[in-house]
Amino acid sequence: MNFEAPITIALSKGRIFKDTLPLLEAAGIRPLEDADKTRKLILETNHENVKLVLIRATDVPTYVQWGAADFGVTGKDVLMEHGGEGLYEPLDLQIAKCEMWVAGYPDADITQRRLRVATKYVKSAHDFFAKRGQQCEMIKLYGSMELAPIVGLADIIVDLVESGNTLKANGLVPLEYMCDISSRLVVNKASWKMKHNDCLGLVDTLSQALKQK
Ligand code: PRT
Ligand code: MG
Repeated sequence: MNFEAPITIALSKGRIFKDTLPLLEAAGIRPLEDADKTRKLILETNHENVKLVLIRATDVPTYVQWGAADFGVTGKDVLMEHGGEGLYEPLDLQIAKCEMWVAGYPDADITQRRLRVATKYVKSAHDFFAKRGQQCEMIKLYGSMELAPIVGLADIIVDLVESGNTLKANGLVPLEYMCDISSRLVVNKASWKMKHNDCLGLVDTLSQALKQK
């Protein structure tokens, strides 16, 4: 397809970039450099009008919300924490899939009052426990959540689980399933209006590519 307006797509390095690449390829978009081998933050593509910006996974919704990028690819986990203000979520790309779980020691009592929960996902965890009328103390962490129960920082954690190996390696188990996670295509609301043909074209092409997967 042809892009008439300049389009910027925000991606994070690592699994999201790796899994988004074939979808972009199917839409005829190819970066001119390998994201994992460059320190550049902006990648040109074979389309003069299409650029990729490489940012931290948790920053993707923020860039798209403020229109610094027209599109972004981001995990549902990140979107739930962000709240989704200023953006539409037109496609579930079915990539970087995992699940969100409550986890801890096998004998952890997750019904106890004043449960202490360590997580990067404070909003999701709060909503989950609030729905069943349980008050929790949230301890915000930015990574290595598995350590928290071991050192007595928290009773349980809320984290993403893929194979379960990380929990297992640290003597923890999944205790309660919360939700499925996959990466979503998000688009800035103003871009969607102002660059409608290009935006719609990209969403349609990606959606066709997904059906053929
Ligand atoms: O790493 P960085 O701090 O820069 O950011 P990030 O961790 O947010 O980025 P990245 O690239 O690691 O993850 C991007 C997105 O991938 C997340 O937002 C999720 O939507 C998705 N995803 C899919 C995952 C996983 N699978 C996953 N397994 N994100 C993280 N993990 C971690 C998990 O947190 C845990 O530590 O892997 C570990 C569990 O894996 P298993 O296989 O041992 O169960
Ligand atoms: Mg990571």
